[in-house]
Amino acid sequence: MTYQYWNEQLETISRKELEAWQLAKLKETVGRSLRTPFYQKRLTESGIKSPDDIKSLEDLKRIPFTTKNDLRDGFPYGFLSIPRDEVVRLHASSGTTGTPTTIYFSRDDLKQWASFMARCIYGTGCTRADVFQNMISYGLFTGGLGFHAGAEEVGMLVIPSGSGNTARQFRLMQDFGTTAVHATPSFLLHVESKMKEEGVKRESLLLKRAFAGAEPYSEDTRKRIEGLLNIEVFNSYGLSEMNGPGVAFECQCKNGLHIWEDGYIAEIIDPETLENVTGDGRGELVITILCREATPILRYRTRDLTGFIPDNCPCGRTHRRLYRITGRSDDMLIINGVNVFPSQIEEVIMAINEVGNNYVIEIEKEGVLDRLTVKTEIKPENFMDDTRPLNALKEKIRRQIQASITINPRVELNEAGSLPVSEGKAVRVKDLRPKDL
Ligand code: DLL
Repeated sequence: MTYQYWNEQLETISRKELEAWQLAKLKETVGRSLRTPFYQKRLTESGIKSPDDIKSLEDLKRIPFTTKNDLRDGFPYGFLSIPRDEVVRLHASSGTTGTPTTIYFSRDDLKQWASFMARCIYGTGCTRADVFQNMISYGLFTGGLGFHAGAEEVGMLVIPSGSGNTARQFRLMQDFGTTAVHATPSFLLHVESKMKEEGVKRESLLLKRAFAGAEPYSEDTRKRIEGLLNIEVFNSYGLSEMNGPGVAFECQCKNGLHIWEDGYIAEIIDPETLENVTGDGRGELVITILCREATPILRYRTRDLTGFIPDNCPCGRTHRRLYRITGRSDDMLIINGVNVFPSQIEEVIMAINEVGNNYVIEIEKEGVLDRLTVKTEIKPENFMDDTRPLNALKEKIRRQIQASITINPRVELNEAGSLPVSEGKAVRVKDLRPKDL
């Protein structure tokens, strides 16, 4: 196979040169961090007062971890390291409570992100001859605009279709001869089942490749999508705090995700002891971003569980590969690609006066999509035979949950005392989706 590189020099850089690059960028990043209110305090407390205190990559370990809660506490501008009028965009994702975590970008940051995305897309074999349909949400979520910019950088014809509306997606694919798509793996499965339902013939489409990510999926699911749609599926990993997509991506070998080490320093830690895991041990991924000036983030605990694949990739890239993400070390749920913390749902329902003390959150597979059901108890004085007020209450709970997490849940009201009470720690989340990771 012949492999194509977007930036051959950087993608095949020697380990030694890469480490020298990382050290220089880390020093720069620490310098910038010291200009943010958050790190000014955090770093000086750890004895790091200037970039010169970082003498080797080993010194990274002197820097404390940053968590999602830190980002939340720093809302809105605690992590900003450039003047406000040099910021040209922000993206945000859900936090464990109502406060979102917000990331700011300078004009250069957007350029760098687009070039990492172009590297990912081009590395799968796409070229400017491709027609790319971006079937994922645009907006505060990074998946839409992130891929959009990268595909334009490659020079592909980009169709910013956004997610949903399969009938329109098929029309666009047929009208413009789409060859590559981006979606969550669950949406790709949904597209396939709708294809059958709507009588769309595979022969009428020119599809060759799909980029799938933003949520965990197994190798079996990849093979299933590839077989059903007769395309190649490439795993794409990223998170809003680290720009979004474009952090790690599969190349044409499809054997793990190259994490772009000229833009990110990756570590694996034991989530219990917080010690670094060496070799090919599994643990939680911790990332320091080197390719963004507006919002530097050092040693960010992603909560994603993975590890480094030990051998070299036949494609010739020297950037290490990550195993497929197998889970998380916190309770964040990913429902149809949307990140949800159980605490966000709790916050909404507990603020509703009629709701009792016990509740259960259930997630199941309905066809190929995820289905969220929130079961609540209601206070005895609000329970009655007349169904009209109860239906109104149900609708109020549904609307408020949707407003908070963007997902439309099914709501079930139960009489006080009827939901199971656990003797120890309450088990409030039942994830009934098949686990085949
Ligand atoms: O999901 C960014 C993204 C967009 C990645 C499009 C890929 C494609 P967040 O909404 O902040 O950002 O969610 C990040 O999603 O910490 C993982 O838990 C999970 N995740 C993302 N990609 C994968 C993947 C975007 N390929 C969180 N496999 C991360 C497993 C993934 N989990």
